[in-house]
Amino acid sequence: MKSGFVSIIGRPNAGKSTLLNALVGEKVAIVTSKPQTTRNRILGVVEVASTTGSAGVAAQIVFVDTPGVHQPGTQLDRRMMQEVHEALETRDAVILLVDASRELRLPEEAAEVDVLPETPELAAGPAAQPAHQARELRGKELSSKDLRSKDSRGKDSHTADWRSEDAFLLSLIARLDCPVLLVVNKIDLVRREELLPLIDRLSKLHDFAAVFPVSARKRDGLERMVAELVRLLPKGERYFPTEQYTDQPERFLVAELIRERILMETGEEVPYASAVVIERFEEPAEAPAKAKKPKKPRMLKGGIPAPERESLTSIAAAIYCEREGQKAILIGKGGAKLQAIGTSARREIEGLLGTRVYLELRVIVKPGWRESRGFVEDLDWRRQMEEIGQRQAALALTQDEKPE
Ligand SMILES: Nc1nc2c(ncn2[C@@H]2O[C@H](COP(=O)(O)OP(=O)(O)OP(=O)(O)O)[C@@H](O)[C@H]2O)c(=O)[nH]1
Ligand SMILES: [Mg+2]
Repeated sequence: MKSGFVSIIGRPNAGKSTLLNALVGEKVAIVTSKPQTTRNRILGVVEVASTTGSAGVAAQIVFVDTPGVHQPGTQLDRRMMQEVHEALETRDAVILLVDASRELRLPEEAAEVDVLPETPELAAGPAAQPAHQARELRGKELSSKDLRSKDSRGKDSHTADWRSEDAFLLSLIARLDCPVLLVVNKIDLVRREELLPLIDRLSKLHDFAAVFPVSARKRDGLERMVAELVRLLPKGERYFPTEQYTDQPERFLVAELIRERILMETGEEVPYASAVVIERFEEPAEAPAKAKKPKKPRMLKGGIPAPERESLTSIAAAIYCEREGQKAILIGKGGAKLQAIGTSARREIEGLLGTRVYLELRVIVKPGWRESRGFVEDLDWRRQMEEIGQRQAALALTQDEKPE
């Protein structure tokens, strides 16, 4: 069989997380219409059945969703870009996902590209761009229609920002030594006569292994893309057991589902200044195994998952924001906003866990947390898991040392 890691990279809002969920067939990553929804790299495992008529499995593909490539302004942004960098280090193939409905812009002066890699890691990593490649990018501007540009936080901004960010994205793939697929997403939003010239122009920007127009939302064109990936991947055994579809612990998925509701329910800067930390996660005695494919919950009429054996998961989460004004927005008049966030998040979490859920939310103001390296690193669940592991190992050691 074949196996390998395929990293999905692109600008914010390209549809990377939608693509991951469509491929896995489960909600692994949260999706919203706001840019910079994804903050961590997220793994989704896909078992591809053999097409030769035999019953076997052709491949296991581990897709890696990443945060959208953007100009880092805060410590949080730099951490997000570090996640992109890490996803590009360990991969067998890469998907460059481009939103067909948004024009890709490249700078006339390629020098702007050098402004982006603020972190030493990024400057030294695959992101670093040799001068001759920067020069080659010059003059390759794509502008069939003059779309008004928006910056990564939705406000009008200088076109130069977009141009340098798009060029930076291309510079990230320019130095990769693995196959790169160009996947043009959201084809349901563009007319065919616009799509073909767009694909033609984009194809010339890199020596792509293949090009696929898709609609992640409508799951259109994905099979052909997966078949090509299977062809490109090396022979190898699976990285994850067959029943596992993500490496994220449920606890982290739950925090993400709450954050998704915040992104959807609030506007302005609140979504970007919010972070969710699970403070209590008490599972019922006979809880389904963690990080394994949970049984699909039985559905009641109207699509509400029926609670399994009336078991209850008790969860408390803290929503961090940066200012008192943001806290007031998150809580809303008489607590109405927080209640709306809690109710809709709870429904989603019940669907994920297959139990009833008691969800307690509180809002904490932590001024400037996005600039705090320590806090941003503490948000990383991989790090949290390491710390839990270390604490357990230390505990086991002290217990071993105790006299019988
Ligand atoms: N019409 C259409 N919309 C899509 C498609 N794929 C994604 N979207 C929408 O595009 C928006 C962004 O989707 P995401 O999957 O969150 O995009 P992303 O690239 O993960 O964004 P970040 O995590 O912010 O970097 C959402 O509103 C999606 O519903 C598609 O094929 N067609
Ligand atoms: Mg995303």
